[in-house]
Amino acid sequence: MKPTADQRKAMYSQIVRSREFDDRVLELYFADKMPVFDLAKGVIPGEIHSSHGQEPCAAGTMPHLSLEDTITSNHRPHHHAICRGLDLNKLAAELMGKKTGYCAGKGGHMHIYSVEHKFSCSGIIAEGMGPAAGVALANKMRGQAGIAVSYMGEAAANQGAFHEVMNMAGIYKLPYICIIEDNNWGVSVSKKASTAIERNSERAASYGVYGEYVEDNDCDLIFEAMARCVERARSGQGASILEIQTYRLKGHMHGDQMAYVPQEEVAAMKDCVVEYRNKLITEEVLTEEKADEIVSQQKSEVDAAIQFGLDSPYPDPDDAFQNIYAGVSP
Ligand SMILES: Cc1ncc(C[n+]2csc(CCOP(=O)(O)OP(=O)(O)O)c2C)c(N)n1
Ligand SMILES: [Mg+2]
Repeated sequence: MKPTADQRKAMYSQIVRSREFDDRVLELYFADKMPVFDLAKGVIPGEIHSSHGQEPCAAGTMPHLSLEDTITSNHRPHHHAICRGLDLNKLAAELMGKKTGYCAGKGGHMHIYSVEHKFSCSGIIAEGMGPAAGVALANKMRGQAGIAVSYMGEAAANQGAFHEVMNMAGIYKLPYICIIEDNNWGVSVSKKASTAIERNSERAASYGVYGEYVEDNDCDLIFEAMARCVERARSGQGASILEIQTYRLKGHMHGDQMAYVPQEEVAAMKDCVVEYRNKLITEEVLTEEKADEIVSQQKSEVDAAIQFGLDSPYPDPDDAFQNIYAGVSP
């Protein structure tokens, strides 16, 4: 199933939106952390793992998911959250620890949670697999529609949870998709040094599930591969591992200069936003003017969201006692 022209324009808008958001966050991140770098200080406290380069993994897969479906993400969640349609204002505010954020400022960038979007994420790698597969099992047992998808990096496939969850997903033929964004690095450890086989999608054979590898960081190819995995999940054919070759254009987190990445590897990385723009213009899906219009529209929405975050209040001290237990007010 190939994406239509409108779907391709929408995917371009999404990768631009995500990139603009991450660029603004990067700009702001170092404000007030100097002269001596202090992680806890500044407008955006804590670590930030940006999605620079990995945007197509979310933009190409999300169009197949509805609000009935459940999504879990990882420590690098901005592209997932944005392509899922989460509110940019509440997202920006959460990164800044503000009261108006998705978790009232308590979560920060690795803990964004939206019931409305059935979206959550976690700083513990591979953590999202269990809850997603659990939702898939519940939906299946209740005869309800809705599949579950977890997004993670290639290094997370070496976490024990991967084996346990994929085995059960295979046994129960769960409507579940594990998306592996292979950027070749787990912090500063290359995949070669941590993973015995070349392709994580080949592990699917060990669990009796479907595996597919997308060789290029391209929205269209990812869209087509995800269509096959989703069709299987929705029609009772069971789980999939969808492995996507992507790139991490920045360091593991802001402040990491990537000194450990070989120069040839850095030189070979293409910028997926530029590539997709050129492709759509060459194939006459977009004109230069229309592409520029999309960029300025997204830029202004991102600027407004960042301003919303900056203008929002910090939580009150008493808020520390709110939302600790579900459904219980102090
Ligand atoms: C269970 C667990 N072990 C270790 C860490 C520390 N850690 C945070 S991110 C990361 C590497 C993640 O690499 P990958 O899964 O490939 O995702 P990427 O950062 O490349 O997107 C590690 C080891 C963690 N958060 N959770
Ligand atoms: Mg990785």
